[in-house]
Amino acid sequence: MSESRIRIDRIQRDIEELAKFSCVEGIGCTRFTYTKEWCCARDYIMSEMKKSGLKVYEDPVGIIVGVLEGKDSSKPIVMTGSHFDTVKTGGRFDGMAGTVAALEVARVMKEEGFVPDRNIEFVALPEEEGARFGKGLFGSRAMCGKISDDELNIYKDEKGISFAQAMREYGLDPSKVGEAIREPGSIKAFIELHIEQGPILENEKINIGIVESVAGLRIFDVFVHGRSDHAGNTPLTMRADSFLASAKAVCAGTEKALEIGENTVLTCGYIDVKPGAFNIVTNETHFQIDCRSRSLENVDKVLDEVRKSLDASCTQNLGLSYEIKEKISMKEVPMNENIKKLMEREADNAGISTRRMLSGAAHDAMVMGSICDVAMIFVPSREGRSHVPEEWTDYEDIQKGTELLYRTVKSLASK
Ligand code: HGY
Ligand code: MN
Ligand code: MN
Repeated sequence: MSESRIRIDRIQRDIEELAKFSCVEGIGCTRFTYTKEWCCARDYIMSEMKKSGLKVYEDPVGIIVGVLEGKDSSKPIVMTGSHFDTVKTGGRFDGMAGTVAALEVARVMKEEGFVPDRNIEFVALPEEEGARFGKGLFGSRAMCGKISDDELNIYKDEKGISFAQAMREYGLDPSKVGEAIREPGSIKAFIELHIEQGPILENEKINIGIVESVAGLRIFDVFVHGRSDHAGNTPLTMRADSFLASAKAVCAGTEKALEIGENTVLTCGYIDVKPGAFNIVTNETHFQIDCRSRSLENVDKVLDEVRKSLDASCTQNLGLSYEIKEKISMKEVPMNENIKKLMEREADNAGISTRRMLSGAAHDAMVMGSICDVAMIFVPSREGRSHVPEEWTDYEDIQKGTELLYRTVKSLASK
């Protein structure tokens, strides 16, 4: 890469400072929205934004916004940033890389005295992961007016605190969520830098991923009801074993996903069995299915297999029944072609190698795509790992991604 004005030392300091508030060596980072760890990170981000000379405020749902005013603030803005909540025991780069990259772009623009044609907003978003309350992409959904009326009371954390109650305890008014909605047409483009969370860039020794599209996904809660029995004396043919039916369904769905290919994946990351004793056949099993693919049609084929398997188990044993409840459903979202091309030109000029790629992970950019042009920059993940304490991205790679982010945002905001 040609000489870069992006400072690695500041990027590293930001990541390390943010990690101090919520990351424990070997255990990972846990920063849930509106918690004290989250407040520490919020304060750091706001103070860094203020130090760099941005106009800073917190919106009605806790989105941190730093504004670099342009010549004509009536024009649709350019926005960049990412989320700063984490999954439970996750890594220090997921979300933070894009939040910090945006911060560094703001600093450099201010240092250069750059005045854009239109306002640029640098944002840090809450509850993208859904790790605390169970329904993610919250900050971007709030800006796009996609928060359903009842969700703030329905979704609760593991202590039973609802989203609404947590907002009130944090100092926000849940009835004002609607005020976070951005006027249609008020945003020209949203650009998000994010870690790849997969192995491709590292394996192919490519600096940057230009995201083609973000995969479609459906996330379900599945409840299987059976009957408890003695583990020793009850013949296998007589059992209504809710866990066994669940396990068969997850395997059937996984086989189908493998058969389809096209980046189709199925994950069962949460399961709860009752009564939960080694010598009692399970009568209740609640599990979650997270299914993603290049297209939702593929996702639906996989989910059909899951249903077929559960139906077959229920037919074989009348003591079994089940319900499936959809939690989240997002269609695949293509990134803006013109911005992808702009990024490729700018990367070329900067001597940064790129390749186009799918994002299997969900991102706020996929929601923002419903109200503006969107594009994403991926930086490599070491060994492709993420959502784990071992998550790592070299600071040199974040610098390259930030250099491209800077050039892209500057170009979009200069006309
Ligand atoms: O689940 C995801 O894809 C993202 O990490 N929230
Ligand atoms: Mn994540
Ligand atoms: Mn993320």
